[in-house]
Amino acid sequence: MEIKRYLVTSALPYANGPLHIGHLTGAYLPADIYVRFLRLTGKEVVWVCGSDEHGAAITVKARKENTTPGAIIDKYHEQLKMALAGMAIDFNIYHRTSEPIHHETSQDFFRTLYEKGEFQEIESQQYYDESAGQFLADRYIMGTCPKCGNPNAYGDQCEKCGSTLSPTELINPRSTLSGTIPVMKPTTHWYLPLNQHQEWLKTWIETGMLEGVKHHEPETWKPHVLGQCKSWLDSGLEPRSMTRDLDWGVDVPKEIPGSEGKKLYVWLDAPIGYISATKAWAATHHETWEKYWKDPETALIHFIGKDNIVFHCLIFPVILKSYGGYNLPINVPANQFMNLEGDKVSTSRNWAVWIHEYLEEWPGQQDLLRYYLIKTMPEQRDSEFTWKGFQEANNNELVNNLANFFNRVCVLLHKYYQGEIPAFNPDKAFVGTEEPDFDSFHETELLYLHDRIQDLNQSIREFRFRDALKSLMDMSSTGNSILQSNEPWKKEQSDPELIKVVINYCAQLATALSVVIRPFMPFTSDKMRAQLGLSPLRDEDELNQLLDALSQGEVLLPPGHKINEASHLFSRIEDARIQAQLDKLKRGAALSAPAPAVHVPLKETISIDDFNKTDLRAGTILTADRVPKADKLLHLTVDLGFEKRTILSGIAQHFQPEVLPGRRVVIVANLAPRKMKGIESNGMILLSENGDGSLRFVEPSDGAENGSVVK
Ligand code: B3M
Ligand code: ZN
Repeated sequence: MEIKRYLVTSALPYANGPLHIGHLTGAYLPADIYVRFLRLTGKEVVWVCGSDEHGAAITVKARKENTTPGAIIDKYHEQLKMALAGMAIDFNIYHRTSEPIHHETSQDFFRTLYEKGEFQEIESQQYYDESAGQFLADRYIMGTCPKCGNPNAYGDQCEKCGSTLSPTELINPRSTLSGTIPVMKPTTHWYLPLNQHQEWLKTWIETGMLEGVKHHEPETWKPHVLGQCKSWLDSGLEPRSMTRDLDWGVDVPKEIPGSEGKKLYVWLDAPIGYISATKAWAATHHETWEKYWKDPETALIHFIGKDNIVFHCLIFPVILKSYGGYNLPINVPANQFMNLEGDKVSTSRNWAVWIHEYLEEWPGQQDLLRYYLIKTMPEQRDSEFTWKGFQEANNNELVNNLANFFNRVCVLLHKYYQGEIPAFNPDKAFVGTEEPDFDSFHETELLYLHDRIQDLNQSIREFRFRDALKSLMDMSSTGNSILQSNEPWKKEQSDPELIKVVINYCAQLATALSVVIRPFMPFTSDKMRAQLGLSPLRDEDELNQLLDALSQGEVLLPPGHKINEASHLFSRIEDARIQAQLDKLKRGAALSAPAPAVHVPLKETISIDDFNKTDLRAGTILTADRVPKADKLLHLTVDLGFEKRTILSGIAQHFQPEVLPGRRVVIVANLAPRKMKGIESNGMILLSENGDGSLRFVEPSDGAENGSVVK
């Protein structure tokens, strides 16, 4: 299928906090490069984004700040919008999911899928917070991650190891609303039977074939994206609930029986936000939104971070296809994560470089941050931001290479030719580009530029933005070495014809750079063009015009063209400024760190003989039941290998009995028997107690046999 136009999306950031470098380099900067490139090549493209204003991310934050969800989204929507605009992230529209058009569009999706019989209605037992009177899904519930042991995993995801979770998988679950231990209660929801879509999804992802037609080229997808999709598909998709028992979000349409108190799952409405944003854009631009979503000649591309892959590559495509008539993405070039100074970027630990702060502290230096983030973009694997690296990128690359070349060209033009491109002899040989031999200025040297730009373009088309940036800087290095080899400052007097051709060529190179740099560093492009006496680019096919000229051996700046005053594009950053940023980062993190737990004083010293009287054994919980009329006690049976023990333990307010069978424990096995509520307890389970009063089992490591002695 021929591509006529593009609809590009960037993940909708949650309006629950400010924007940081991880967001920027994940979903916004790469899309900005790609879209600016498409616009420069005259392509029809619409790029949409907006704030994601639903889900527990918002309501949990509102509770924390002691305010309403409405106040939270208004505050952060503005902040996000300003920060993105400040970095010249140039969407066609930055919308928001609280807009009526979004609620209508999402409800239309829900209603249509419901009427088409695409949902299954399922009743299940879910965690419920009795004190808050609310079911606990997603971020309303926390506990220990069963995969990595992180004690603060959410009900939908562990942010430490990236696993997707469901609340019932959490160990020691607790409500994030009240901190209490939730109970189980039945509730009914509408599920999307992803399992029924498994087959076509697999074919579509792996071969690009959709209903017998080639839809996309899987070879052009990033290996880590395909890998994640395949691993989901291989472990088998399961029905996924598309509604929640909440009071914040898009209502399940009223006419649907049982809709009372139910909202759409945030991951159902959020991607539909791309469609409502397109509708809102079209309404104010005399356009029809349908052609961007339904015409097969429109290419849909989602820019996201890796934690959103399953939603964009599997779940949203199922929603679109179940509705019918919509395009599916031809690529989802997700990025991995960017770390910061050796640790994960974290909003809660305040370990981040915040964009609104950067804009204040480094005014006019947006392109420097853009440059460093593109250079270290986590395209295939996680990457790392360091302030030292930021400084080096500026001093060694932007100042010494790019700004130096550009400034030398402008200064030399003023010094020798009164700021005017000199007439020159194109047959005059000079030490030119790295091409093997110099044939002629027009055919070899201009063509060299053409070919380098084509390489760069190819990298952008393939979402290899780091490579593209490298090509750009290589072109600038070439310019510097041409100046270095021909030494105008020495030879202008002795061989003026040589220096005319050299400076002329470098001026062409500088002009080409002012165009191809635009997707990466738009402010610098404008500055370069102003100094060269050229108008700013208008995104109307200028890149193709440039390539045409070069391929025909035409100069970009003709003799006689006058340039403007020269000034420096970038300036050096001293160590002290970098140290100040590092200090600030550490100070900020220390301030937001939780207060240390209360120190419990030690008991008096005992002898080894005292300790040896205690017989500790490893075991496994077999059964766990509540004890009637005892709200603290659980009745456990523990397998000690050589026997099964009955133990009563006062942990009922800390653990749900359902999740205990199979847990490994250490018990005091020679404790005198004790009768409680008519049951004899024979031993005691070892637990550690945290500062907040929460309990953790003391667990024998893997391989410790039941009944083995702990000493
Ligand atoms: N609001 C952002 C996140 O997961 C989430 C993206 C929605 S994209 C439709 O960080
Ligand atoms: Zn984990």
